[in-house]
Amino acid sequence: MLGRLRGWALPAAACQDAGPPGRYESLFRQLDRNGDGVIDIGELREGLRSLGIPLGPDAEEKIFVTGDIDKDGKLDFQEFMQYLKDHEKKMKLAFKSLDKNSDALIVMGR
Ligand SMILES: [Ca+2]
Ligand SMILES: [Ca+2]
Repeated sequence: MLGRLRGWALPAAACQDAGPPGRYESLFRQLDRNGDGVIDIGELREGLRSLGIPLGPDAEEKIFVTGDIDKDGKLDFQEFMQYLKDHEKKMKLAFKSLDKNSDALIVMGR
């Protein structure tokens, strides 16, 4: 009985290390198409298009200019999250208007 309890407790503890998957993280993963942990401008462009969010080249570049804090040409998760936090209101409006025709966008709005 004790052995069985211990068996249940271990995987739960292992899960806590990874943290709960947030909505930013799931969006980040969707955009990071090659899974290297950073988003480059090509991935952002393709990713947004495949999610049905046509921000346009100007807005995509602006996300990079504003969000790429260490100027390495890529957005890591910290930069991406910071950008979304700072611009959440504006982003929410954009996502909200598109929400009705794409289920994937629910991660942003709620
Ligand atoms: Ca990538
Ligand atoms: Ca960067």
